Amino acid sequence: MKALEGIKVLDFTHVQSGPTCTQLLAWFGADVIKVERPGVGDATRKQLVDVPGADSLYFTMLNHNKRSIEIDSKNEMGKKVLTRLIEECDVLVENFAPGAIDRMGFSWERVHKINPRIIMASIKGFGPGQYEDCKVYENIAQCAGGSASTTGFRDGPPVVTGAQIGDSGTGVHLCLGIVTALFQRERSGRGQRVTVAMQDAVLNLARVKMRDQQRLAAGPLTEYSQFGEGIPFGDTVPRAGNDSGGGQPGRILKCKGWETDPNAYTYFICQAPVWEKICDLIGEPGWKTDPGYATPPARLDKLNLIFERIERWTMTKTKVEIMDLCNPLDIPVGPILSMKEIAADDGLFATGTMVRVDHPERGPYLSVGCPIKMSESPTDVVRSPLLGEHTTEVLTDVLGFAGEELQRIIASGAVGKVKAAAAE
Ligand code: CAO
Repeated sequence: MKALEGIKVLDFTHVQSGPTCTQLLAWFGADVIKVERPGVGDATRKQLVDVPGADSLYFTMLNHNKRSIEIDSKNEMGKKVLTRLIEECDVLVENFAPGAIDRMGFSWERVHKINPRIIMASIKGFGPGQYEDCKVYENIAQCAGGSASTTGFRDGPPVVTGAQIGDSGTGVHLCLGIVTALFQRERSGRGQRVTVAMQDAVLNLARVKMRDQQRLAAGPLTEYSQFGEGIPFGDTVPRAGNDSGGGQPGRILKCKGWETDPNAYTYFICQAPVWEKICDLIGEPGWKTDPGYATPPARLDKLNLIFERIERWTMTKTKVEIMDLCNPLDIPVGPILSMKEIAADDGLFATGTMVRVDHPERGPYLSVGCPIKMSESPTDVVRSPLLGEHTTEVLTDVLGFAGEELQRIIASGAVGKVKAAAAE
């Protein structure tokens, strides 16, 4: 028994943000029925193609454990099938451009009327207001949510991060909203509308930078390296390079092999309680008692010098050796791991965080499994569906269409090219 077993999700999502959310729901055990445009499907099926003719990794890695049904939502018969799905499902999730679902005839008011118990969840780029009609993609959300302005180095342009906090980050937020709404429905018996704007989700993840924006009013941000460098602060939170986001100074430092390996680096945190151990480790025992170095405030204006000295030590070791030396001393360090290294990490496969999946069109591939581990609801990763793979199954088993009615639906073209034999 899985946590969400028995919950049916009408998955009207596409690209990355929405599919991230519904993939989590599927991993928690919900029956996720992905509705796709006949003959076309989710645009990502054919984006960044690496195996000609096969669904792309972009699609397969975001749509595990789902069923696929083709429905033309602009066709009258298609609308009828969708209406039946809304009657049957517990959750509807969509991330179309603003207004698109209303134009299809499935506004919240209408959906709620068809099924008062349904939870209708949407992702849009912006919340209500000036920009509510904009189409939004990952990097736009990172920029509008305050992440880009606070990422990168002070003397360089704003930078977007590799982690997809705008798309996948918003999808995770929406998933939490849906599960919480399901929990509330247990008591109220009523569905509700759940919305998350990508700008809001990114801002939520960049919360500590809004903290710093307000702290600026009380004076310079002393933990930023810019303070130690004597560079005055302006009136907005600056980019802080690889400075740590908390109160403990940290940097990315070169390790042995950095000249040829772009990822021969380690993160190193000068945590106050282990300062003396750091001094011994790098060969500066005098800094333990030197009043200019012994306390965190005394070190603030010397952080560049201190990290340069630590780097002279880290450059003599590999990032793994540094991990092995520092961990027993409780000195927080972290190797900069490449995707290649992560893909070869047996430990991550053992926990299911990385998985090998087989696919009929593309053969075996690697994917990231469910990062949320539940003792009573383990995740089995199942390959993504082919376009329309479950059209007949959903029409008959979930919606109960049969006989002439089923044939009329198929003949209308509203559900793609379903093989007549399969429908019998
Ligand atoms: N049958 C018939 N028509 C369908 C259909 C189906 N099964 N599924 C979608 N369509 C139609 C929509 O109704 C819409 O038509 P109209 O504009 O004529 O009403 C059309 O397809 C295009 O939908 P769209 O505008 O959502 O798609 P797009 O490629 O132009 O925009 C995106 C993509 C992502 C920018 C936009 O959907 C968006 O802003 N979504 C909200 C924010 C978001 O999630 N962004 C993350 C993107 S990456 O995860």
